[in-house]
Amino acid sequence: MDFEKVAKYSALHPKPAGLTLQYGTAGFRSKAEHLDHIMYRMGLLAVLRSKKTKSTIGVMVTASHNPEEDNGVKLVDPLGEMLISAWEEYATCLTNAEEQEIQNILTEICQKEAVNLHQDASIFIGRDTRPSSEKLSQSVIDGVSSLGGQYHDYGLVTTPQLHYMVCCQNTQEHYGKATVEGYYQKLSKAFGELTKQASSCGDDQRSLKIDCANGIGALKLKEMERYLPKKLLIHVYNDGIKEKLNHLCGADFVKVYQKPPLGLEIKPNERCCSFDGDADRIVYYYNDTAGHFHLLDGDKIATLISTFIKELLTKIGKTLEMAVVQTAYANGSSTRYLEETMKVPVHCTKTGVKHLHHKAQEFDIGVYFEANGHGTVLFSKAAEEKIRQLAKEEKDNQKREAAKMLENIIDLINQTVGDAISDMLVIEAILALKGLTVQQWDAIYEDLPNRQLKVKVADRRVIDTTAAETRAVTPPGLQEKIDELVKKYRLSRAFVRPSGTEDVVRVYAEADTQENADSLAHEVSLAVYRLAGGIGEPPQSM
Ligand code: G16
Repeated sequence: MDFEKVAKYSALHPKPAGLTLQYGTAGFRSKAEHLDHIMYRMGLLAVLRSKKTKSTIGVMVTASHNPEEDNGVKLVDPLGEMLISAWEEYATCLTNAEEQEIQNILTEICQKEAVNLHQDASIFIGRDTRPSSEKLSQSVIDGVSSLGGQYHDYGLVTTPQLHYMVCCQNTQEHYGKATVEGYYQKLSKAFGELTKQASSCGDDQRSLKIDCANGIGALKLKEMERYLPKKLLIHVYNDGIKEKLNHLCGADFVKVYQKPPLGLEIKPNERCCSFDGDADRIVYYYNDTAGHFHLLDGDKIATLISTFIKELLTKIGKTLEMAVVQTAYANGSSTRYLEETMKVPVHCTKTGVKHLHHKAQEFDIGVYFEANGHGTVLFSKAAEEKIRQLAKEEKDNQKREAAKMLENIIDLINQTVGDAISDMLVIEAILALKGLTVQQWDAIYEDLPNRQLKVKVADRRVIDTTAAETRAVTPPGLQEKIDELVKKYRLSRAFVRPSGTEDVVRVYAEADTQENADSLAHEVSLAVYRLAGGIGEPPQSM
């Protein structure tokens, strides 16, 4: 390692005094002005990870759903998954080190992980549209270069596109071509094949309004449009030309506030969806003729996709084990419907796609979605081979056609990570094939009324949780108080957890009526404020 070069460049990317940050739910997130040194150091770490795995590693500069002023960085492992947890700890340690400690920490990581320093390193870099992203990705490049790594800067890409390209590169392009065009071609082809059998329908059914959160999704959808078959008419809104990223729009806004985004006018019964800031999440919605807003979140998406896959599996007559993975935020009705009506096993993990992804890998087919719209479907290697073989060789026409559909789903879904564009195409294909309107999809089960709130506290680490984040272990008395409050309402449930992407504590509550869900969420927020060191004004009732 050229420590002189590292020392010289580290000094150009100084750490603000007293700042400590942790690799959270999806990497580091903070105000953009705090992140320069972290970007540089993640460039260094990515080189070591690349040498260790003898693979290309991805570095994505984005803060996804956070406000435009924030930024962040996540590292992408060889098959396009999130960085493994042992290396998250190295990332945190390297980030919080004083400048003079960097050399020792790098050496320690190399020793612990037996990194061969003579191995070449290759890094793929991408960034979102935030004004701060370009400069910050330059700092990543400085980090990569100062340890002699090679890099390919893809510039503006969605997070899932970068994950996809890392996976393509490390599978010798077995997964696809490691270019943005390769991504468009692969997905468009699979979408075209999949929807071949859908009966043609009118413009109303083919139209989809998409709120792109004023982010990268708009740019990439416009690029992709010319590859897509004309069966789908997409209309892009909130394309970032006039308004701020994620401001009163985007998947997170729509999900949390349960209302349509600004900048998109909805006619009754029109099918709409929202992406988030880096296009890795999606939620659908519509307004009914009475003007009521209906949200179809990650839970409804998981139900739609798993129902469709289950039907195809029944047709091909092969027993492949399918499960759905959710988090504590999953609506109680969705879990009940999946388990009791569809007879699909459901598993619950901590928040963060990294946790859901790992659980989903345990099954032949693992469908995972967070309620916030972040999710995908994983097919085990064996399941994929079986399906591809049936699609090619099965004599029975009906079975072969069903296997072909599954094969196209495999190619259409981005198995590396949740992907708004890919998920949207899967959903649109299923709706077209089943001839379902958004209202019919919505009617599959009825959500329990729910509410999500945020509470500001001095230090959110005072809250520690267990049981997949459904119970608070600390501070003392908080869980007892929540239990007492929950008992006051029917069909109720509530939990609190510190966010891993924002400086807040998140509160979730559901109950038999919206009024009760709101009231329970408010009461739990007050308990957090009182018992966990709330700052600012106490939470106001809704
Ligand atoms: C990230 C993670 C998601 C997580 C979300 C909120 O999403 O990738 O898995 O659900 O943050 O996490 P938290 O509640 O810990 O703040 P994104 O879209 O912001 O990358």
